[in-house]
Amino acid sequence: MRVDVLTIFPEFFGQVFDFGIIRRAKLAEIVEINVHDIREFTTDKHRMVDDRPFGGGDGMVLKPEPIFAAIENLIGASDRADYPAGTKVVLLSPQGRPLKQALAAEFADETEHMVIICGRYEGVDERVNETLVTDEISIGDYVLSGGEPAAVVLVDAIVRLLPNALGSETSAENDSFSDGMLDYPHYTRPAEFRGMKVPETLLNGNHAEIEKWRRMKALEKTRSVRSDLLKGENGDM
Ligand code: 9D3
Repeated sequence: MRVDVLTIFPEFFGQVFDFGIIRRAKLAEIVEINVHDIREFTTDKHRMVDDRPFGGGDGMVLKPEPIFAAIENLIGASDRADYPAGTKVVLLSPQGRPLKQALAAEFADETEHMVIICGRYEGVDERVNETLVTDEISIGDYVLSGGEPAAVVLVDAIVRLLPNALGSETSAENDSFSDGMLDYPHYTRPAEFRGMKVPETLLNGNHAEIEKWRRMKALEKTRSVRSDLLKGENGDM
């Protein structure tokens, strides 16, 4: 998969894609990630990326011209009807459809080239949305100051699902009963730490008993903090 991130703050992404699974996936050429400064696609003397909103109001709106130029340059088309198959242009904004595991899996499955446009607080000219964007996505119901942190979240959620991105150690983690539920509690040595004991069940080597205990704990935790997951309202966690 190739990912191109469009942002007015390219420095934000410094080393954020250089760790863990994403770093490994880049080295294995499972994914290529490029960050582009929208300003590089301006053609005017002042390299203007934003302007005042028509109709008035506070703040500035990202201008359409540099974003259209960037998409044209990166994809070779400036109308979503003309994109090659497997091409997605994602606008990250609070108005988007909420990101869920099922959507990340769909992107990992079907996308060869993803361009991510990072919105800002004040907004993006709506003609970008109407003409270029295939998917407008939010990462949740809280206010960010821009799409940049959301881009990191989206890329991370997708890349770890690409074929062979997870090492053999971690791939079994997508297992069995934990699907659609929060995880059970984990412990390691020492068996007693500052008077706090590891649950006896985990120490006695009875694997059927341990699995039963883990199921119960996962269910308890899910019921207490995320009962929506048990109603199947959250897309394949
Ligand atoms: C005044 C109304 N606000 C929209 C609910 C304005 C506004 C807030 C924050 C406009 C843009 C932003 C910047 N946020 C993002 O670009 C963003 C975001 C987010 O704020 N929350 C969750 N997901 C995302 S993805 C991009």
